[in-house]
Amino acid sequence: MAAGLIALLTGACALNAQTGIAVGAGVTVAVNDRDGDGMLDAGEVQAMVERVFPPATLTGGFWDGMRASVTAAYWSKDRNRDGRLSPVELAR
Ligand SMILES: [Ca+2]
Ligand SMILES: [Ca+2]
Repeated sequence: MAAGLIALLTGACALNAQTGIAVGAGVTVAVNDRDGDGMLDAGEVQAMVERVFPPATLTGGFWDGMRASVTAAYWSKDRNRDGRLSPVELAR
């Protein structure tokens, strides 16, 4: 069940891909790119995950695991392993 939810969350871009992959991923980056470099770094990804699963209200090991799993799912998209997620990487 958790794996399905994670796939749903990280697959949001893929759903948008029906009308345009780059647009969906680009929006994800634009909304969460706080320093404006056009990529998501570790802090920005963490902030994005914590907005969906707020640690202040969703406490306990289950939610800790959920946050870790979603974060890991995003970083699995970091193809060039530079520690940043570009719109192109997110669109894959
Ligand atoms: Ca950034
Ligand atoms: Ca990257």
